[in-house]
Amino acid sequence: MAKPSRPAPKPSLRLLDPFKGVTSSTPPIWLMRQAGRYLPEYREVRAKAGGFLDLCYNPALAAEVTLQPIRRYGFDAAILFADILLVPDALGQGLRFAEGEGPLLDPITSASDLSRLQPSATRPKYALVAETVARLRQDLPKETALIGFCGAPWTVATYMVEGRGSKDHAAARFWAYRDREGFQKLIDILVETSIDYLGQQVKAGADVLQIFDTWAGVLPDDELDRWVVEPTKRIVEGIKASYPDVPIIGFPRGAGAAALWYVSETGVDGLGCDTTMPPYMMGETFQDEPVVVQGNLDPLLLVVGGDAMDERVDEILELMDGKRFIFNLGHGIVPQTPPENVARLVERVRGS
Ligand code: 1CP
Repeated sequence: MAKPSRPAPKPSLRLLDPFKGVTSSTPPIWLMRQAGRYLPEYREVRAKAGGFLDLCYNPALAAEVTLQPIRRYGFDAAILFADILLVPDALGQGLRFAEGEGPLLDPITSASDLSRLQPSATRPKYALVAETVARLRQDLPKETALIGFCGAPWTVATYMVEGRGSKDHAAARFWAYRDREGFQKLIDILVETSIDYLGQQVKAGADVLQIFDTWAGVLPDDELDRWVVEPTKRIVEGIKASYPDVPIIGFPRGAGAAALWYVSETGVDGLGCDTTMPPYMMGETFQDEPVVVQGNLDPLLLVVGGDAMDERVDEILELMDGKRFIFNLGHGIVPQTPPENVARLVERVRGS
């Protein structure tokens, strides 16, 4: 069978260097949530778009807000502007963003609710996201990589089951304990549709993929294996079957010591490290694994800026000098971040 097509890889992407084993004392840099509310130009486009979902499904505007932080800071990568919850939305669960309340979904709480999800109906919405990717492929500077993404099945499921963001993700954890088979069916639907969704992003021009597992850290080890490691491994295998050379970064936030197990079992090419990962582990323990590490400045230090930020940045740079490393935060930029602190960070990392 012919391999699915994708645009020819760009020759000069610094983000890809560490994946090829090419290292430097000036690592590539991008930041999680680098597009968003801390930028006045984002708030302007967001207001013009209407709702948040209208922005995500408008390829011209979604591409525009993806480009904004690249124009300002010249990051080595852009991340597609979308959201992990577009997947349950495309499956037909019904998603809305109420002002000041975050995401709201009609909860799916048992196996019998799964009939509400329609994997075969996702095409039109996934196609809009792929169109954003295709536009970005045209409009990004040739040295800027494009990162496509999805939420990992576990993290997406926590929102689908709870119907909203929560602190303890108890609804999903209860279902997973009480009805393993039923919950597995939900995870299976998410694995399959995520492979399809990420594959469409690569086909449209994404250079690298990231799988966000923001709530991996609430699970005990055996549950983490079942609901985080196994599904991620299946997604990685599914993508690699068609696109073996597209690097995949996993971000199992809060996994702690289990991150080593996650890396060796899932086959991810990159590990997104959260703020709690000690840099010496990033610089030593993981360098014995065939994996690039990414992280992990505390986003709150980016709000504070100044010497406090510089000191920690220097510490990370020193420990990671010459290692397979991508500079990033340990979690997403927060809305109160002063844009000038981001400029200062990029200068510091680039040594300019
Ligand atoms: O404009 C607005 O007011 C909406 C805020 C917003 C933005 C800018 C949301 C709602 N999503 C996004 C974009 C987004 N989300 C991106 C692309 C932009 C970029 O990174 O530059 C990405 C990669 C995400 C991923 C995402 N969405 C995650 C995983 C990463 C993480 O931060 O942990 C999660 C958990 C979500 C869910 C979500 N979407 C939005 C909110 C407020 C939330 C969190 C809800 C909660 O748990 O309370």
